[in-house]
Amino acid sequence: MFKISSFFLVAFILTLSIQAVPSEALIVPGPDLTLNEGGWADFGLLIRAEQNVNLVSVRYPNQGQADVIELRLDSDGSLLTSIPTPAGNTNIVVNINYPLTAGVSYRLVATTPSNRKYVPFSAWPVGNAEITVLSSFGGGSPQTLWWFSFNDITTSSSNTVSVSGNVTYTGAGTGPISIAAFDGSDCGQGNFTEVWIPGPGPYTLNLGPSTYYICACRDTNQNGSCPDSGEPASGYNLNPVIVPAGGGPVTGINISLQGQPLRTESVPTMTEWGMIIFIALAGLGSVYYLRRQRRA
Ligand SMILES: [Ca+2]
Repeated sequence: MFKISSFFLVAFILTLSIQAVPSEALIVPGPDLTLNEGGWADFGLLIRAEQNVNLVSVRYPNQGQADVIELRLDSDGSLLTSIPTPAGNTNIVVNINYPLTAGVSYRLVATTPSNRKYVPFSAWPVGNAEITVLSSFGGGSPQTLWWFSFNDITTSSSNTVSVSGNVTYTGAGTGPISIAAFDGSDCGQGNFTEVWIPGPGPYTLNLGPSTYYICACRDTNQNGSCPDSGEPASGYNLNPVIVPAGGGPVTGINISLQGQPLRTESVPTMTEWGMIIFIALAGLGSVYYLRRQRRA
């Protein structure tokens, strides 16, 4: 019994390490971040892509709150992707999986005040053949005296193909949507590559050649993971999707998510509240009427 448990534990750890370290990755380690930030708005790094690369992941040491990591174009601040992170993991690796374009600069920031870490740093720029970390970014501008928020910035120029589609949603519930491509035999099986979008709409995944089950779920309780019990989840109707080596972009991988019905049983709707108030008022009215009758 003990041997079987150990076997599964080792298999589980192996699976985790296969997911965590993509092949052909380059890493900018950055310094250890030891000081607690307090009260800043966006807080992170300014990064320039030196090649067309995939921004795979970053390590985000933090103070333990839930957060949202945002990647924005530096030129106009437009939001490219946002990734929720759960509370209670103070050394989380955040999967980003966003394609960066050679020569373009990006802001990668954490958005929850008093949750980040930093350390004094001034030896800018820092980088490798794929990306350059130009400076930190905080308070709306580049910062050159400290290193903010992230380290182990991991990129990959491996031969990936973009796989895109649209996620639609009907029903109650809000929150960000995760789209994940699993290389096993169904949704939730095998290793996966994931991207988050803030709500229903278009998504893009960058995937190496393989066969994938592409699936989406909506984080309606907004705890940074899904699907939890009761959260809407669904796969692409024509799964699996084959991504051929050296092929062009794969498009039209659309997924429909169905949430809880808009009318819920537990909370009265406005019409029902109206009836409840009407009955209560009618009851009061008849008491008043009876009292007047007795006095008369
Ligand atoms: Ca959730």
